Amino acid sequence: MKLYGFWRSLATLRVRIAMNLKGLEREEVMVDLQAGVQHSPEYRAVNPQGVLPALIDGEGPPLFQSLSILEYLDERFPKPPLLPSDARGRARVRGLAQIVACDSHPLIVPRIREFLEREFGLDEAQRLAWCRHWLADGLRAIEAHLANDAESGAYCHGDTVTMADVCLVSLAVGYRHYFQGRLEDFPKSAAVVERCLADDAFARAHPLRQPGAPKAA
Ligand SMILES: N[C@@H](CCC(=O)N[C@@H](CS)C(=O)NCC(=O)O)C(=O)O
Repeated sequence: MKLYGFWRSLATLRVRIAMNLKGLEREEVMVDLQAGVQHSPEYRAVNPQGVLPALIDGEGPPLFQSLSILEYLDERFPKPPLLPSDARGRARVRGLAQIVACDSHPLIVPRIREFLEREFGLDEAQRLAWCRHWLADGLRAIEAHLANDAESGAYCHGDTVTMADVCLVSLAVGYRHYFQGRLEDFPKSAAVVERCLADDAFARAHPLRQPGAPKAA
């Protein structure tokens, strides 16, 4: 499979982790977000939205949107499953994943940060505060679920990894490494993240371990 990604992309991180968990080989094509390559006609021919990731599996057209790709991978390669076997459990896991991928992460992506700078003149410190605020907002919601829901376990949902953990790790990595957020402020989430990152499938997917990444972000 061919994955269009970039070391720094948190949405790509989600797909990288899922592929590692399922033992899937990939060729990763780096699309340099910092150089604006996502806007090139060549990349827009792959993903018209001009965002990462995109995944090509065989002859079919590129797959897009990380959550949709995670669901696709889970259906096509069911072991190990990334969703619980019961409907209510799946709804909870998808809900947690969507806090990350639909509500929190979209507010901090490059095109939003660039718009804040270009249209409203926000300087770097103000943009940093914006990003930290919206990532913390997502983490606060997840922390409350982890603290209050009986279904919470060693991981977000029970004692096995689900796509909620995949998404939580992406949020936490961005918060901690890109925006200098204090993950310790969210102790239950931090414990899940540490447990996940101790697993090689998560650790190998880490942005700072990808080609082109700096030693520290
Ligand atoms: N909701 C999308 C997010 C896609 C997205 O915004 N990806 C970022 C990188 S994490 C991107 O490519 N941004 C390009 C830009 O904002 O210009 C997903 O989960 O796949």
